[in-house]
Order: sequence, then structure tokens, then C-alpha cells
Amino acid sequence: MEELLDKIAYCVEYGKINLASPYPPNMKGQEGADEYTKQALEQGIAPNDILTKGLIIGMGKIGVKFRENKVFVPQVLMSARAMSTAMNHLKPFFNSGAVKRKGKFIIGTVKGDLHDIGKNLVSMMVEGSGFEVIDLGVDVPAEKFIEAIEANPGAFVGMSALLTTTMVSMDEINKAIKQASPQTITFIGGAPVNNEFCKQIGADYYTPDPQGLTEILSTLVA
Ligand code: B1M
Repeated sequence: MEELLDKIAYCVEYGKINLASPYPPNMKGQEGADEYTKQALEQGIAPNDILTKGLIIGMGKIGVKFRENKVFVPQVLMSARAMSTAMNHLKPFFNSGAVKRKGKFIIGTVKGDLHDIGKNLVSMMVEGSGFEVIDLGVDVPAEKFIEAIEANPGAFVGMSALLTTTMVSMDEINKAIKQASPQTITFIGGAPVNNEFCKQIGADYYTPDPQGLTEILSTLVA
């Protein structure tokens, strides 16, 4: 059982989706996260163990390497694809309650800002760490964040901004969220923002990279 879970984690870490995928070149012709996850379910391994002891371990490892600049965006995208392909086998178990998510995470790029590459990476890493992600997309106004919070009580909220001009939106949105729902925990990130700005606008956490965010989220729900 452990061997199969290790293989799943390895495939996610190295972005090996399935047998047909030629990536990574040194694993060409080998089975991937897709086949191993199917086999694990057939062998009776609990879906929750496949998620927490296989898929999440692999995503965590690639997240650390990304933070340390040992891999780059394309590798992380391949890992995320391997993870989501494997997740397709686990989806029926989410509805039945056999697999429990750690919590919900609402994310969006703030109003006025159309950059979504970083936000999407964060989204994938958070999902890969075991949370349900509600992605509101780009150019998201305060009202849309608040609607999503109302529809998903207890969810954490993440905001991304890439432009110095949209830092103002982030401030406004965070204030609106805190006014409408003071208990909601907010995270901010993106190239122009930092910890000082986070404190200044009254957001709860700033993280420079997705891995840092997943680590904080995991401690908050532990
Ligand atoms: Co734009 N752009 N852009 N752009 N663009 C920048 C950001 C810019 C720095 C380029 C430059 O001038 N050197 C500059 C901003 C300058 C500033 O404000 N100081 C800029 C500009 C000016 C603009 C326009 C205004 C250009 C124009 O039209 N005159 C325009 C604005 C449009 C708008 O948003 N309203 C514009 C448009 C675009 C494109 C549409 C062409 C395209 C976006 C495509 C897309 O996202 N789908 C684009 C791109 C690609 C860039 C650059 C080249 C790359 C951004 C990127 O995706 N980086 C960028 C220059 C650069 O960074 N070299 C630039 C990769 C991504 C993985 O990193 O998003 O930082 P990043 O995310 C990181 C972290 O920041 C963090 O995790 C990610 C992974 O490590 N992170 C979080 C992000 N969000 C987080 C949230 C968290 C935690 C961590 O918690 C919630």
C-alpha cells in the first residue's frame, strides 16, 4: 500500500500524468498518477489516504522546490495537471463524504487587475494541499468576494494583485470584507505587495509564494 502511495506522490512531484504522457522524458512509457490512483482504489486503499498520503505529499514537495527556485512555473503546472487527473478518480468520494477537504478557500485577482497566472498557481497549490477552492477569476470587486463568503461560511479568502495601481483595490476589498464579515481570515499576495502593506490594510496574512500560504492554511485548520 505504501509503495503505491509513494508512487502517486512521486508522479505528482515530477508531473507524470499518465502512461500516454511523454513528460517527464525520463518517465516516458511509465504509468502515472492517473493509473496508480485507479490501482490504489481497486486495491481498497482509502480515498482519503490517496489524497493525504499520496497526492498532497507530491504537491507539497513541488511547492517547496518552487519556493526554493529549484523548479519553475511549467513544472508546477505539470504537477498540478497530474494531481487534477488523479483527483478525477476521487471526486465521487468527496460527495459521499469518504474524502474530507481541509476547508474552503475563496480566491480572486482584485478589481482592475487581469493578471491570473500567479493566482492560478496559488489556486492549484491550495487545492493540492487538500482545500476546496472557489476561484472567482480576475477583476473581482468586493461585492463578489462578499457574496462568495456568504455562500461559503468559514471559508478563507485570498486576494492577488500584480499592479501597484490595484493595491488600492486590495485595500478597499479587504476593508469591505472585514466590515461585512469580521471573522473572515484574509490572505494577500502578488509581486507589488508585502508584509508591511498587509499590516497597513489590516489583512491577516501575506505570503510571497503559494507554498507559504498552504503551510499557514494547514496550521489554521490543524
Ligand atoms: Co502585466 N504587468 N500588465 N500583463 N505583466 C506586469 C505585472 C509588470 C510588472 C510588467 C512591467 O512593466 N515590468 C507591470 C506592472 C507594473 C506595476 O504596476 N508596478 C505590468 C503592467 C504595467 C501591465 C499593463 C498595465 C500593461 C498595459 O496594458 N500597459 C496591463 C494591465 C492589465 C490589467 O491587469 N488591467 C498588463 C497586462 C498583462 C497581460 C494581459 C499581457 C499579461 C497577463 C496575462 C495573465 O495573467 N493571464 C501580463 C503579464 C504576463 C505580465 C508579467 C510579464 C508576468 C506576470 C506573471 O504572470 N508572472 C509581469 C512582469 C513580470 O512579472 N516579469 C507584468 C508569473 C507569476 C507566476 O508570478 O503573478 O507574481 P506572480 O505570482 C507569484 C507570486 O506573486 C505569488 O505566487 C505566484 C507564484 O510564485 N502570488 C501570491 C500571486 N498571487 C498571490 C496570492 C497569494 C499568495 C501568493 O495569496 C492570496
